Amino acid sequence: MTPEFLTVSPEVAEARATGAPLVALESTIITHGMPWPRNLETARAVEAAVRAAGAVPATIAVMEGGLHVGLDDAALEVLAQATDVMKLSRADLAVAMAGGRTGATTVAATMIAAHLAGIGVFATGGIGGVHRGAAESFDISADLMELAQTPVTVVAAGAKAILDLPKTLEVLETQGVPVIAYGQDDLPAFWSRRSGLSAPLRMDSAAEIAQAAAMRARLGIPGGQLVANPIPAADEIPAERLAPIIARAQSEADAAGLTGKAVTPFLLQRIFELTDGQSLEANIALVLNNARLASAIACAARGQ
Ligand code: PSU
Ligand code: MN
Repeated sequence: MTPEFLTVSPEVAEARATGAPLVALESTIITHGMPWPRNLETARAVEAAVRAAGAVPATIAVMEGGLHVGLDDAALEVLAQATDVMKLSRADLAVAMAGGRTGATTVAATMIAAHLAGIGVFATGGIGGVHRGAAESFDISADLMELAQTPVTVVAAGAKAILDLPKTLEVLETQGVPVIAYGQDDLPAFWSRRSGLSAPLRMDSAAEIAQAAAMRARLGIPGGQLVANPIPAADEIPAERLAPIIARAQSEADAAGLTGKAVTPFLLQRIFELTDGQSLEANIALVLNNARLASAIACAARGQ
């Protein structure tokens, strides 16, 4: 049943055998999203949060050409310390594997691997989307098109606020991706609870979200769902405070001529510096919060 190129950890294999709820986790957030050593602490804490919520975590990465679903602590540490690891999206996954490379999976590549392993729920921080200035740069994350075609429910704190959120919503609508705000009407904006934009859809329970995924599959509609889970109030950074910081980071990225995969890691790192580390604390809090909701959805799906 498992393709030969997929290496499933013993814990994940057992969960699959017994039908225990599984939650996929990505690895780009470890290698390109957070600085050492908080990245490793966070990767461990997110796995612990999933276990505490009654599900089994499956962190996904390519290690020396092998597509791993479920990483042991040594592999997490290798990724967290590495400085030359590839950032793998849909376009890169097969090339990295064929070349025996080590790479971290983005939301798009993690969805592909999760689906291959039979995992339907995935927790991350914030998905990629349409970048500011996209009318000129054409920079639109492959995460959006992946959501349209791969049947995984992705729990994020909205799209990252460094993006053009109205355009990101428009692309998701065009692609037929349900954007479901959890427990509020407003679309969350990653580090902030509110974006000022209404989310297209709203749900208030994990069970309903699991039911919607099952119904989409029964209807034969390809693709997943984006669940936009607001950061806890105690951890948020108000959008007004972040706005000038994001604008400054973006203009520095433009001035440096950054393109492609380099843009998002640069912006996250500059915002970390310009907020004296506060953005990282918020990022960690929202990822943990997403891991808890994803676990609840995975548990609800199992019971249905
Ligand atoms: N969530 C975070 N930090 C991150 C990411 C998500 O809190 O760094 C990563 C995800 O892997 C996502 C990627 O797929 O950022 C988006 O990259 P790009 O904009 O280049 O598509
Ligand atoms: Mn991009």
